[in-house]
Amino acid sequence: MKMSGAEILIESLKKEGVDTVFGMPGGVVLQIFDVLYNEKNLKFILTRHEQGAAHAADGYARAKGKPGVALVTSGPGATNTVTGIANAHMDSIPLIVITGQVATRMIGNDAFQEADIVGITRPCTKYNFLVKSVDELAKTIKEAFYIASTGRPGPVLIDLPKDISGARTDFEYPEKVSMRSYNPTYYGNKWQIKQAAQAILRAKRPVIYAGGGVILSNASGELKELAELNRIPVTLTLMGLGGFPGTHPLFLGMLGMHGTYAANMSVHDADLVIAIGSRFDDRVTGKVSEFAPKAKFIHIDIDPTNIRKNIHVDIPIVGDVRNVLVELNKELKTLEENRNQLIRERDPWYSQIKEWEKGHPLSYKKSNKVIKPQYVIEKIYELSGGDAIVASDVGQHQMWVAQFFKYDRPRTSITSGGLGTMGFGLPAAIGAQFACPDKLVFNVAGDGSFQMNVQELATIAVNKLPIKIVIINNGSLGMVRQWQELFFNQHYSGSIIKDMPDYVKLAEAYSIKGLRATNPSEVEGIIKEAINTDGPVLMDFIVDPGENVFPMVPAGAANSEMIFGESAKSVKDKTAAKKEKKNSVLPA
Ligand SMILES: Cc1ncc(C[n+]2csc(CCOP(=O)(O)OP(=O)(O)O)c2C)c(N)n1
Repeated sequence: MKMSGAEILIESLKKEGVDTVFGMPGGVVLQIFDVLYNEKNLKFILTRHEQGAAHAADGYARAKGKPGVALVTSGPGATNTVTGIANAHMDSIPLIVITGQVATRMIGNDAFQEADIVGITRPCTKYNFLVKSVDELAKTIKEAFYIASTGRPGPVLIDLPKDISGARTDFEYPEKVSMRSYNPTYYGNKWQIKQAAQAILRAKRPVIYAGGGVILSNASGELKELAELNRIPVTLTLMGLGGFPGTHPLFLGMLGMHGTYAANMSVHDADLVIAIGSRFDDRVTGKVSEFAPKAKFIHIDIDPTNIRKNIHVDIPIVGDVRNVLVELNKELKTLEENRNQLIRERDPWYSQIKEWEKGHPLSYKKSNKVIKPQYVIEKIYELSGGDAIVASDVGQHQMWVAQFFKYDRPRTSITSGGLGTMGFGLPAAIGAQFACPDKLVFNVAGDGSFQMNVQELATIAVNKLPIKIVIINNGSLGMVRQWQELFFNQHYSGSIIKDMPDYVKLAEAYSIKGLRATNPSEVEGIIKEAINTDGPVLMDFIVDPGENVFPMVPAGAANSEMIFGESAKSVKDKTAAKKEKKNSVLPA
């Protein structure tokens, strides 16, 4: 039977198991929206901005483990998705973005609402397609889903000209994909796995450093087995949170710039770092030359270009993290005989780690006068029983969530790790709530980040999504303010947000319940009220405006040079002194 390109698109999406598409219509995609008009098995969710659609699709993918889909018009609709695409690309999130395009004969003519979105997104997609014939459409969609979700996942864009949506052809959806030039390596090299097993058993001070790859390849069970079987402490990156239980006795906490003292010191002193699905991001390594200076490295990753990109690796293993860990665990079990003896020899290492943990636990100065942001996160964790999805935004609050919400399960921490995109959290929470309708979903935002996609309150209200929005309201772009306080002489240039809207009233304007706490005694009450409310709730927490995130590794420093509240004071004094010295040599 002959079908139009628009019909083929929707049928193909259904064949791929897509149940929800986020986006906004426009001239060149009207034929597609006309097909959606009568569609019963595919939900279209109208977001209020295309950036919101891309982030919502991204949040959906992170929570569900399936590609998220966004559908937008050409020109400004397409360019509005670019941040969302780049965000997904940095965090390796499978995303399909379908953009309308002007008719093929108009491409390159500066037609109304034309943008070269294929050119624009080439550096931030895993792959992108411009569909030039309706006969290639079904195959293109099949390939797009395949590319997005296999190997190292990522965003794929399909640019669909208006005349192709209208053209007709026979529809047959391909069963299989064969792309000669695209062959991810799924299984690790056996010899390298054997070597890794030997190194793991022989190590006296091993540590696992795992990242988002563990979650993407659904390998948290295998990671837990590896850690428990060999009693190896585990630290996670921001992207890895939930990949290993946050309450597990072997868990050291997050590492890197705002990681725990125990995690950073363990990596610093380790003789073996087992890097799993992590990419040695600069927020993790600090000064690269001093990252784990005493260690040998094993690196397991699906993407060969990640290996030795930032750091020398002794035993590289390219493959799907889950497959490799299955084989590695098998191999380690065959080396059973003297494992207990070898593990016992690591006793001094475990005692050292305990000492670090005891000496410098994550902490903050409690107060009964002013709300501490960390206290809000602790209460959310406690009152939700830890059983929630938390979509955080970007800034100090993001780090407090990472530090104080103990994620026990994968796909419950939704955050913009690589790109650090303010405005991600609210639409991502929308996507996560659609992906997991029965889950309690929080969005923790800063007062700055929240305003970047605030229009999505309408999407929440219209769809009656029971998302609990938490604004950590410190009256500033807090993370910027923190850097200015510590390293720029307290010159709060551009970081204080004055004349903020009344967030409670703003929520109410969208028919969303708004609650506010200005005193610590009110915190528990409003979180409970929000959780017990059926629909969406916005909570505005007026917190201590001067609170900072510690520990902190200053930019360019080694992870072993963390600063805490008190030592930060000396950093502050030092920058002030430096400034004075500089000023004194300036001509009058
Ligand atoms: C789109 C975007 N613009 C700018 C930045 C730089 N930036 C990083 S954190 C931050 C401040 C965030 O402020 P807020 O959302 O209020 O959170 P807080 O740090 O106060 O918790 C800024 C401006 C960014 N990450 N993303």
